[in-house]
Amino acid sequence: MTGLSRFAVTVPVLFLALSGLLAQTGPQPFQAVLPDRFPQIPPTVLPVAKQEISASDDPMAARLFRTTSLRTQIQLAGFWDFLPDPQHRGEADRYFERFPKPETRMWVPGTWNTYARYWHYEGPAWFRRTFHVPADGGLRLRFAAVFYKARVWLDGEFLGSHEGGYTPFSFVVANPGKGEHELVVMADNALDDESVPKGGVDWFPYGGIYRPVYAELVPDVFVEDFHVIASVASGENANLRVKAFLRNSLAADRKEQVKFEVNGRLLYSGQFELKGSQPEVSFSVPLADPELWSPGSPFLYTARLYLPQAGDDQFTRFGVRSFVTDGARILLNGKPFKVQGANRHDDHPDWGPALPPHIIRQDVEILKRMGANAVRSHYPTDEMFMDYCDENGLVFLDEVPAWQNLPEQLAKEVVQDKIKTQFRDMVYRDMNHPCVLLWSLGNEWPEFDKSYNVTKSLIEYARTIDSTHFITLVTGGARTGATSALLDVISTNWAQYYWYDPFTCPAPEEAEKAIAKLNRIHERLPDKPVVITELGAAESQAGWHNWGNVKWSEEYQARNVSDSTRYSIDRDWISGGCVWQFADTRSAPSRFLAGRLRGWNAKGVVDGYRSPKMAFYKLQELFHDFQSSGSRAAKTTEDTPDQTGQTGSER
Ligand code: ADA
Repeated sequence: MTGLSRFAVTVPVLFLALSGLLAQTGPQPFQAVLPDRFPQIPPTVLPVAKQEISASDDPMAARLFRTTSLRTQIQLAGFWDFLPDPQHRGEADRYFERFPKPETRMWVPGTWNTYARYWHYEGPAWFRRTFHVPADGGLRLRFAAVFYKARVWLDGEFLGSHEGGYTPFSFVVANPGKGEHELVVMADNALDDESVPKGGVDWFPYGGIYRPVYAELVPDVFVEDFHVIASVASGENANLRVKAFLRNSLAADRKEQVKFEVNGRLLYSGQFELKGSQPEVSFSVPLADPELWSPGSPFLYTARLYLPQAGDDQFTRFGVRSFVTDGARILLNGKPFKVQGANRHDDHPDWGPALPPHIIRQDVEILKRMGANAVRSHYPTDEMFMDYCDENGLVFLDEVPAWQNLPEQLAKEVVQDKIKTQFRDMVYRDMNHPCVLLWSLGNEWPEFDKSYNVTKSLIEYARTIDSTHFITLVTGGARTGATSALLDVISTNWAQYYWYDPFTCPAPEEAEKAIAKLNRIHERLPDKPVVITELGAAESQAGWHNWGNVKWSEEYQARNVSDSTRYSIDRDWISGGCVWQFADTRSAPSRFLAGRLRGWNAKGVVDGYRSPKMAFYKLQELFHDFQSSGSRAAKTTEDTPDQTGQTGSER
C-alpha cells in the first residue's frame, strides 16, 4: 500500500471512530450505523431474471428472454466504419457501393454524440460493416432503433428506409447467399418542424444505430411478430386472443399449421390457409386459473408461436391483468391503483441513449428503491427496460414523441401521418408487455383545442389500432379542454411551485393558485381519472445546498417535488403521478443556455451518474409512507426548511 492510499483509508476511519466515541458516554465499541432511509448502492434488490441471457442462447442480448429457438441469428454489435456527411454527398457519391475511407470506427449500438469529435454533430452519417452468413436462405435484418432517419443497403442494393427514432424496423432479403456481405446504413439525426419529435425538443437528439441490430436466417414462411392479448374473463379463466403476423415469400398461397404454447404447454393447434405475402392469423384460447400480474406480484407467462412445417418459432412474454376505470379511479385487477413514478429518458453522460444492460437494470433497481411502481417516457424506451418493468412490476406510461407540437404543425397531414405511424409501431412493439398502462399520443400541445378535429381523428385512429389500453394525451400546466372529454384518462403536467423559478420565492399564494387550477380539472371532468404525468420539478445541482427558496439548491427541488407529490397522492380523485424527472439529462443544443443549469435538464432526483439528491429521499419517504399507510401520505410535517428557515405544513 502506498503512503497516500494508507492515508486515504486511515483518516476517515479515525474520524468515524472519534465521532463515534464522542457521541458515547461509556467505552462502547464503535459501530457505523446508516439510517434506514439512506439506500446503499442499489444493485442487490432485484430477483435474477427468470431466464437469464446466455450468449449462446441469445446472441442479440437485447431482451431478457430468448425470442427464437430455431433461427440462426448473427449479432451485428461491434465496431462499424463511420463517416459523417455534413455536405450530404453520400447518396450522390454512392457510398453504399464504394465506402470512402472512414473517419473512425464506431461502436454499435452507440451514438456518435458521446464522442468528443462528434459531440454536437447533427446531420447524416454513414456506417458500414461486413458480416458472415453461414447458410443460404432468407435473411432478415432487424434494427431495434436508429435515430432519426435510416436508409439501408446490403451489398450495394437499397433495402429501404425508416423514419422514427424509437421503434424497430426490419428488411427481408430473399437469398443473399452463404458468405461475406456488406451492410451500409445512413443515419440522420437532424430534426425539423415536420419530424416527430420536432426540432428543439427538450432532450438530446442522439444520432446513430443506438439500439441492437442483428441478422437472422428465416425460412420461406416465418413469424414476423405476434400479439397475445389477455383479458380476465368471468369465473376463473382468462381469454387469450392471439394475432400473428406471418411472412410468406413463396409465390403461392399455402396451408400452414400453427401451434401456440404457454409455458411449454400446447394450448392451440390449427391449420390456416395463408394468402398473400403478409398473412395474418388469429385465434382465441382460454387460459385456466391464471395467475395475475401486478406490481406486487409481477407474474409472467412465456408464449411460443410455432410453425412446425416451416420450421420457425417466436417467443414472447405476457401477463394477465386488468386495468379499468371506475369513475375517477383506476382499478388494477379490481383494486384502486395509484401511479407513483418517475419520468425517465434513455440517457447517460457516457452512453447517451445506448444504455448497457447493467445500467438499465440499475435504473430499475433505483426506481424500486425509491418506492416507485411506475415509469413514464416521452417515447418508446429500450426493449430491455420494458422487459425489466414486466419482471419487476413497474407500470409503464408509453408515449409517441409528439412533444409540444403547435397547431400549425399538427395541421399538416405529413405530421399527422408520422404520429399515426409511430403510434402504431409503439403499440405493435409493446402490446404484449403487461406493464403498459396507457398509450399517450403526445405531450403538451399548446392550444390543443385549436387542433380539436385533428386530435379527435388521432384518438379515433388510436382506438382502431388498440382498444385494450387507455388512450391519453398529456397537457401542460393543469389544463383541460374539449379534447379532454375524448380521453380515457386525463394526464397533466403540474407542480405546486414554479417549474422555472425566476429568482423569486415560491409564495404561498402561488402554490394555492396552482392547486386551485388542478382542482378545476376534477370539477370539470369528475368521472375521469387524473394522472399527474409530470409533477414537481426544479433544476438542482447535485451536492449544492442552500435555503429552500434558492434556485438550483437541492433543498428547493426537494421541497417542490415533495409538496407536489404529497398533494397528488393525498387526493382520492388523483390517480397519482410521476416526478419530473428520474435522472439529469442532456438537452437539445438549442436549449443550451435557456435558463438551465449547465444547459442540461438537471431536474433529476438522481444526477446523470445516478447519485441520489435530497429529492430522491423525500420521494422515497412519501412513496413508502403511502404504501404502508395504504391511503394518505402519512407525514403532515414538512422538514425541508422554507425561506424563513421554519419547518411545518402551514403554507
Ligand atoms: C415539460 C416537458 C418535459 C420537460 C420539462 C422541463 O414538462 O414535458 O419534457 O421539457 O417541461 O424540464 O421543462
